[in-house]
Amino acid sequence: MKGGGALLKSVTLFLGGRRGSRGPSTSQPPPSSPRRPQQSPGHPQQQGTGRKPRKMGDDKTPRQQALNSKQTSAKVLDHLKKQTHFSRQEIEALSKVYKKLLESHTLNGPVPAVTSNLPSMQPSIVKGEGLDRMVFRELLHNTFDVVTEEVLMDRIFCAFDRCNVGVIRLEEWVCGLSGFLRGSHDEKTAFAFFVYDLNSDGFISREEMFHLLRNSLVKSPQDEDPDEGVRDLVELALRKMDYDRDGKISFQDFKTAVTEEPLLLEAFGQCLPADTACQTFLSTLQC
Ligand SMILES: [Ca+2]
Ligand SMILES: [Ca+2]
Repeated sequence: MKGGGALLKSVTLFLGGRRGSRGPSTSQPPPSSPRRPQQSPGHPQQQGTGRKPRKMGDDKTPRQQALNSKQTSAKVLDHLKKQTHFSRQEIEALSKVYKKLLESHTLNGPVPAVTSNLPSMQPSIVKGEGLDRMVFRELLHNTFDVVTEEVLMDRIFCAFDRCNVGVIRLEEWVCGLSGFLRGSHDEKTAFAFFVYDLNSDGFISREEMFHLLRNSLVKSPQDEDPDEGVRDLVELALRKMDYDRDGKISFQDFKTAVTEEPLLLEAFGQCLPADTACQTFLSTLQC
């Protein structure tokens, strides 16, 4: 996908089909910020399980701790099941994968500081502990076959890290994967828009499009102005997707464009897993 291939694909997408002849869609008004990391009232970690926060270390014996941990886990699993497209069995499998990733990271890297007295749904996962960017990128690349630019990798990480703490915690992991692997059309549209809206201001600006598309271009030393092609492409994208002609792509613009031409979902670079990688990963959760 890197190199001229992605750019050619984008040109084809922006040129193909009908161009800007249809007015704004009649579909529902857009959420102003479909997946803001810090404005996610439905996020499981912020909602909690309805239990009173329990201080770590309150439990006297290991057996009691184990029991409490089991009960907490059951609550968390139920909660995640309601929030995601996964079955309970799949969530359990995802939790195991998560813990394995976390363990391998902890063994290989610095051990994160353990903060005591934090109310946590998962006693072993405390604030500051979780999958970091490096582990997540490797996973995206190796497991989900996401071969994309650093900037997109980073934005995908931000989409998962909804509490914006710099690591992906268990709940974020399961909720993130739900949309990433099994998301509805609307969920994937919101996800891609979040990724492309680099500064999270609710619009994909010319500058952001330029930045995203520029990475797809292989520069030739002979080119007098190697960015000229990218600027043309940005204008093409705007002609194709900026329905209200305000010079930037709002979520509504993006949604309308993607509804008309589903391939535009990844017009500015790969941000979702390859189909086969997605199926392979999901099938491992059934074992
Ligand atoms: Ca933006
Ligand atoms: Ca617009």
